[in-house]
Amino acid sequence: MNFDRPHRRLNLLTGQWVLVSPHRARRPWLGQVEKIPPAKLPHYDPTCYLCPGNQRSVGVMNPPYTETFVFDNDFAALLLPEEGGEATGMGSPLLVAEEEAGICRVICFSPRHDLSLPLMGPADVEAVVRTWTEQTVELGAKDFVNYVQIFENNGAMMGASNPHPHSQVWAIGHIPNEPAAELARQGEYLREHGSCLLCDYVAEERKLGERVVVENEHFTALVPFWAVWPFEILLVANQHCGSLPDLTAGQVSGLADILQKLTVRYDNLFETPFSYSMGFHQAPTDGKAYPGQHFHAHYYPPLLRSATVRKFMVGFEMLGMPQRDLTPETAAQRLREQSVVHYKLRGE
Ligand code: H2U
Ligand code: ZN
Repeated sequence: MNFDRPHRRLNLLTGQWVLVSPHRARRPWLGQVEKIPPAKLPHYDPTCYLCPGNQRSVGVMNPPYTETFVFDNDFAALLLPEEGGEATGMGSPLLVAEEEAGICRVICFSPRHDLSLPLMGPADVEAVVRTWTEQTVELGAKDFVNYVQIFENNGAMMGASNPHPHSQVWAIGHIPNEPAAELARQGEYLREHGSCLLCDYVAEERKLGERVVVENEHFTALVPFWAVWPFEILLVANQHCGSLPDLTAGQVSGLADILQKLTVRYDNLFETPFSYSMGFHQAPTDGKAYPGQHFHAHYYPPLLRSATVRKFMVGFEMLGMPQRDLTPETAAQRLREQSVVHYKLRGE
């Protein structure tokens, strides 16, 4: 198989194919150029709705918090189940709808307006991991919650509404599309092979090494063989576990360590805060067993060539299938080559 020619690769987690066109990586770009985020943010911003002691847009005051801070999203996409609510059909098999209940929260990483994950100390990153875990336990225990989705929109390019480092948690009644597809594929693989898909995959990638960006005893961050976004990352637990609450103290430290090492490389790549959407895929909290589910995170960053040129998912990608030019192997190599010291901290 000649990987220099157009070919397609299978995403084992979703069953979707991606088209890879390596010969196309050098085409010229005369399209949209992104804005570069400000080089320096203040420790505290009096106009920020996430900074401690400030007023949020709905008038609620934030407490003078000193570690992580969690609050119910003032503009939640999901609401608590309706008391005595009845499911009524649409009267047509062609118009299908179901009620959806849930809880949405915002999780601030720290009181510091300027301290993103790659710039935080290891103990502070661990505190963020513990907060995500507590939220998973607390929200997952509610009878109307069957899935806890933790995610982070980082950077204006990915729709983050505020540079103050934060993530979100949406606890929801139905398992969302992405984890549902992955759970089905992981379950099928376990039934067919008698082993876990991501246990086998991460072992194979660690043996080959060419798509691995950073690893420690507990986790591996790699550009998956089927990556769609230019510098997409799959962050996988080296040993089998289903969800954040299953992690040992060692794995929690390992996760904090790799989150930081990965995001330092991301920021160093174009010497800019690297925009992405990321999130964890965990086992559903519906009380059923999911032995095939393997704890992991996805990072989907849009930047392609520089701090200002991003990839667009349009045209053939909307109508046909995703396509990429840069190979996952080249992307992994470029990330691996980055300094372990954040560009903003060089010379300190
Ligand atoms: P994003 O930056 O990822 O959009 O997350 C910010 C969230 O914060 C967003 O979902 C909420 C928005 O609804 N928010 C509040 O809950 N209160 C506010 O005062 C502003 C924003
Ligand atoms: Zn702030």
